[in-house]
Amino acid sequence: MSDIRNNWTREEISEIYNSPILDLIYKAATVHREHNDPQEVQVCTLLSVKTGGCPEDCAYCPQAARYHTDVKVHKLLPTQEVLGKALEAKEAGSTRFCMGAAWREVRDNKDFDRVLDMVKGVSSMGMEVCCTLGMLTEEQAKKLKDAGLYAYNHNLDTSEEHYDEIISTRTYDDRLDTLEHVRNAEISVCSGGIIGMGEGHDDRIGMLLTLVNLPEHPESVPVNALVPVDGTPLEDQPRVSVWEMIRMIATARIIMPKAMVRLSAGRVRMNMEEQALCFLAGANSIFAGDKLLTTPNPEVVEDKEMFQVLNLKPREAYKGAAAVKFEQIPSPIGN
Ligand code: SAM
Ligand code: DTB
Ligand code: SF4
Repeated sequence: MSDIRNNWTREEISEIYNSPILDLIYKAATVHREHNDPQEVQVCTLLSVKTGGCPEDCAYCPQAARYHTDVKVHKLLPTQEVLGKALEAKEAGSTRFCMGAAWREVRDNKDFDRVLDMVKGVSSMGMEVCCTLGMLTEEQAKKLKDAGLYAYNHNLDTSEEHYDEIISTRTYDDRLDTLEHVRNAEISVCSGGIIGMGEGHDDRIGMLLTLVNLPEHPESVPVNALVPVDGTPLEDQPRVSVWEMIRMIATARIIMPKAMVRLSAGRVRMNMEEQALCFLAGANSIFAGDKLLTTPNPEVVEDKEMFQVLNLKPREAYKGAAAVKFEQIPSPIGN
């Protein structure tokens, strides 16, 4: 049985990452089977609750105010509308609902109070509630926890070395501080990154090294392929090959055996066979629903078919020790 370790060296990760692709997949599939049910895949739904107009300069992001993209700016959605979408997501088979806001950071204002209400509402539906709202303090994290927040997504995005090429308006340490605040509030940590932003293999390895050597591994690690959006500085980045996604997923699986490794943005450009290789290599979570935050994602019916063909079953929602039985949740996916 492979150990859970927080003292990985760059050389060790590099050796895994650079191993021949079929050996890498085999090793990752083996580790995955030692620690997880390989048929189980977590189904999460994203909703952008506040869209666009963001003051940050993340080079990949269509929601940054300074780039001219087709994203329509929208203030914080009404709570009832968000709860309606959460219910739709639950009925479509999702057990985690993640609300995203195009904010630099959480502010202690009325909008945050409304997000806390949204968290309470979604949590009471028996779904795992996740938010991604930018930077936050430990006090704000605790308020979210008290409202019923299960997980918080805050990505490292890339390596510390490549970071300055991508974002100048906040630092890598700011990101690590936010992750610490989330951890201290006993909220499940969701943190990963994006490939295809012009980074080198060493940057991908460096990002994994930072994630794996956090005091505790993140419970979820999203691996996104860049969605190049017209108007952003990264609009012309070439598409990453599926083998690079697999390499990243497999390495994450081997070094973080128990984490949920999420095959995140980029699925819309992958066929079922390519996604199957990602699941074989240890991916065990996806975003479902025809939209990510602002860009397209595969249709629910396509995913339902994929779950049937690949014999995948949606993972149950957990709330601490109290498991919510998936059978209680009507689901068109995989059932
Ligand atoms: N504003 C908050 C923040 O930056 O933390 C939350 C929302 S932000 C859109 C969440 C994450 O989405 C980013 O950290 C990034 O990893 C991912 N993301 C944004 N645009 C993307 C794109 N075009 N392709 C792939 N991933 C993207
Ligand atoms: C993550 O790692 N990927 C999601 C979620 N966390 C918030 C976001 C992907 C966004 C892709 C571009 C868009 O749809 O705007
Ligand atoms: Fe703003 Fe988040 Fe987009 Fe960066 S990733 S521009 S912080 S919405």
